[in-house]
Amino acid sequence: MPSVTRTTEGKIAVLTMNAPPVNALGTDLRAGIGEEFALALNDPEISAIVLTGSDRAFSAGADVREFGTDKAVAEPRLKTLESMIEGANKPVVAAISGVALGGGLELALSCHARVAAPTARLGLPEVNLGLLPGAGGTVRLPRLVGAIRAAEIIIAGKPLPAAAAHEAGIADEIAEDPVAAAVTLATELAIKGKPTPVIEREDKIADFDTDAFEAARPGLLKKSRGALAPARIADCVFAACTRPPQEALAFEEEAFKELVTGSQHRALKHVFFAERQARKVPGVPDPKEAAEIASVGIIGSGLMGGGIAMVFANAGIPVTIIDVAEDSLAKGRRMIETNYQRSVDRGSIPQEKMDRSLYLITGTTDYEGLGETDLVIEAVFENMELKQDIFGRLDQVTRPEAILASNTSSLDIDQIASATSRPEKVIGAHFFSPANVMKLLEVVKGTKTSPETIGAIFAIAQRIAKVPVLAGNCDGFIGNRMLQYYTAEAEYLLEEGATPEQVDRVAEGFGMAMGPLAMRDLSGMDTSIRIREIRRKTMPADERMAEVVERLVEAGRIGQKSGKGYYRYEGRKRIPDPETTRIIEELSASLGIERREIPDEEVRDRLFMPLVNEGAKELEEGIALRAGDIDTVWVNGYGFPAHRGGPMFWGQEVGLDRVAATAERLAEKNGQRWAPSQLMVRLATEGKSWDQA
Ligand code: 3H9
Repeated sequence: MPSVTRTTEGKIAVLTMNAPPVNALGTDLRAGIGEEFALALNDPEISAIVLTGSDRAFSAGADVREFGTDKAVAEPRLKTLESMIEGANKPVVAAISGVALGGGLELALSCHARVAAPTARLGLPEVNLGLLPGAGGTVRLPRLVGAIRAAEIIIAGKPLPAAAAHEAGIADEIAEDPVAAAVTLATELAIKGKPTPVIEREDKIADFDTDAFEAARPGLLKKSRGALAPARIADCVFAACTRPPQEALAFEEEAFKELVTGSQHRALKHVFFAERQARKVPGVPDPKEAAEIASVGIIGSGLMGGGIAMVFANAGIPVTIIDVAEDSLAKGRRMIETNYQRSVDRGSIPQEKMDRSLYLITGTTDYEGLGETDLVIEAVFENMELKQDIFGRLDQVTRPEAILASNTSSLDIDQIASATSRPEKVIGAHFFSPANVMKLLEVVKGTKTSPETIGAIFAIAQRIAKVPVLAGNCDGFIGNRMLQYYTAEAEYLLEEGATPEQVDRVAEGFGMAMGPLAMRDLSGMDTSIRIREIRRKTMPADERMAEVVERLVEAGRIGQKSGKGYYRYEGRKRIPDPETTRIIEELSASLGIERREIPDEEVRDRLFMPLVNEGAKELEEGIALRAGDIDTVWVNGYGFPAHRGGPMFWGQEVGLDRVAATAERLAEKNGQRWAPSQLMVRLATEGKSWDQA
């Protein structure tokens, strides 16, 4: 089938892009658009043109796979097509169903009008790939919505639903049948004449205020966390409002070239494709063939259980929550209501959505209430006996086909499954807190978990908009197993001479959402003391656990909830505290450690390289299937900066030989558990990447 097909409705040519699955604008599709437009423009029987795509996508933008190859710049380039459309002597109307993203929306912005289906989503998400709109998006969007709003939309990189795009002035009309409505509009425009092309419109930027824009800039860049694209987007929007359009387009093109050849784009492109690859598990049935999950039970109405219930209800799936007592259920329900109410107050969901979701969530203390559910997720606290007891009961009350999942973050799935008569239907479904916000779902496969059970969880993950990653069954699975090394090293650094401010500054400067010590303060240190005691007893003989946490807790510094931990707190504001320094210095002295200035680079390497090393061991053991899966876990569940590609990608960028050398040094200091992974050493010696393992 040709990449663009043409039909005619009276004197209107309807050109349909046809490059499944999402009409990415690769060379073939661009060539097809160029050819069909030329024919339609030269055809005297045609008075106007409608450009459309499939139900799923008008277009998802430039073909990301082409970046860095000659194909990306082969004519006709996107900008060539846009000039042709914008300068056409016949009106062109875009009819948008599904998504119009990036270059796809840029193409639509060069049309003379845009009609969108009510379910369409329009946006310029290039920032998520470390890029900016490079085909006129930063120049045209401000001309429709104003400078600051345009910068906000492009920097957020979040597509707008059709109604919001219409309200903002990006879509001219909303119609159930956008092609039919676009044909009608194109017919009218053919008679009335074309509206002024977007690029020539001045009204929204005529009163552009340089000072106001500069004053807004820090707010616009607040969430950048070291990403380069947002600041360049702001520069381009500024140029769009202060320079003639052709100059602004050239400025944008240069900025795009700079980003598309940079390391952040390489990292983010890796993250994009790794997330998609993580969904594909060899030997597991296609999600489309998986048994449908129409109702869900949740055991436990605490923070986690409540969050998970919201996730399913948001996707329109009825949820039954079980807890031991009516008052626990009532408390859980209040928490869910408060969460929804906050979203309504913030304007992120409409009241009807809250009402609909709450209607789908019911609670009971009676396990018999789970008789008809297809999936039950246990979300009680981490205690094997309790979990086994629950799974035994679930085995009795649920249908034999029902899947039984545990939200455990570290316990043995096989041991949990052994309490049932259906271990093939038992699986780990590890959500991250807050479950209704965090995108990651670690799916843990027990020895007997069947491929069909895994497939069903991967299928439901897509429906509830989570990013699933398959993990093997071991202590801490993929993410928490690695995390131990990161937090342990943060503490060793303190004993040796670093301050909490330095450790967190380096981690946050690296791009972590929050430094490891501030994170500890947030979660509270009192709860971890008991677990640390157990770990201390079971630790290998050549290891010593740092003692900073114990000393702080002894001094009543358990974290934010007590107003002090590593830091002192005024509200949520953390303030360095000399008392912490004194406690740490005393500890170093008691251990006979001579404190020294530790360079920031050493802090960075010692925090992040052990993650790479442990990730490599997980690959060796088959706990993770691919390095990209580990990156997906860390970017979506642990606040690892996406623009660094995840720990494994980053490790490869800095050099696996360097990571191995750091692991060698840390093993001497901390114990053999820290020794370099053999797989990593082999790859480093052979100069190979993870993909060539
Ligand atoms: C850009 O436009 C630059 C311009 O400003 C300037 C140029 C000069 N390219 O996600 P899915 C693949 S930058 C290539 O599973 P969904 C994807 O890999 C671009 N491939 O489905 C997958 O392949 P596979 C700006 C792409 O329904 C398949 O399509 N645009 C592209 O969950 C299905 O995708 C963006 O950043 C692409 N652009 O979500 C949009 N897009 O089957 C990026 C998708 O082999 N895309 N594929 O695994 C998305 O956000 C989502 O894919 C989308 C569909 C919402 C479209």
